[in-house]
Amino acid sequence: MNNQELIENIVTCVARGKVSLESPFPKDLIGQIGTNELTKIALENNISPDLILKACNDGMKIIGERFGKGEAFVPELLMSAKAMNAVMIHLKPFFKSGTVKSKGKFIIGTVLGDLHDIGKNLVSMVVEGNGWEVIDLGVDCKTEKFISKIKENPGCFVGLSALLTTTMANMNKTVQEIKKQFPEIKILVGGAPLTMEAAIQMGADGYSPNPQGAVEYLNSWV
Ligand code: B1M
Repeated sequence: MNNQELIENIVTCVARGKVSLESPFPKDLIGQIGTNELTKIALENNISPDLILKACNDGMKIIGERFGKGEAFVPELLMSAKAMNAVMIHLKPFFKSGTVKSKGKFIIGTVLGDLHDIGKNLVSMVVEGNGWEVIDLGVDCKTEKFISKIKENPGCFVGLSALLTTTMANMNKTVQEIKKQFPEIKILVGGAPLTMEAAIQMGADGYSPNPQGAVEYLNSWV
């Protein structure tokens, strides 16, 4: 398999939810390698982690579009998420060098009602790899969870992620409550349905469409 084929196969395996050689799903790909093995080979072939990550995003886009059209369902989305997570296990060391001194603390979580965590995890990894101490609160985070962590970590920065248009309303509430109690705390928001305009409207301090923008925002305060 040449490098182009490897990348194309990663896109397909993420889109189809093919995790590894052993995985019994999808049926027509039984006996074939999945994202786990493909990523290992891709890294051995010196394909850059950024390119592999882009392949994952392309795969996720395909399954997302199929889901949007009613051609795929939640179990398939879950398998794609699993396939992407198998890639992330191999890419993690590249995002976490661990050699840089901490620039500050960044508390991140997916807002209440929202279970999507792949994007948030990516942001966490990239931010951590850029020298920040990351406190990851997970998914479906109530406002109180953020508030109590902010109290424990004065001077921290906060990041909120949302993937559903419906949970943007919860993000709004969380931003407003944090700002009410801690006006000095800087809040960065992100996630597919967000825009700079929406971020400003809810009173957040920053918006980024991707992990690199999150790093740039945080570094601008150092
Ligand atoms: Co869901 N889902 N999902 N889903 N899912 C979407 C988001 C959807 C767009 C699919 C579609 O209809 N086309 C749609 C939302 C529609 C909308 O509201 N506009 C949708 C829906 C409807 C749902 C359910 C309601 C389905 C149902 O049950 N009927 C349900 C909701 C559950 C809930 O949260 N309460 C649901 C469930 C799920 C799964 C659990 C099955 C699974 C998530 C698994 C997991 O995360 N562990 C899932 C998945 C996988 C998706 C899609 C296919 C992929 C999301 C993803 O991981 N993308 C998604 C369609 C799509 O996005 N194409 C879809 C890859 C990831 C790297 O990108 O998360 O955007 P993303 O993160 C990016 C940026 O947004 C940014 O950086 C990341 C890297 O570039 N970013 C930040 C993210 N957070 C940031 C924070 C920052 C800065 C940048 O600063 C703090």
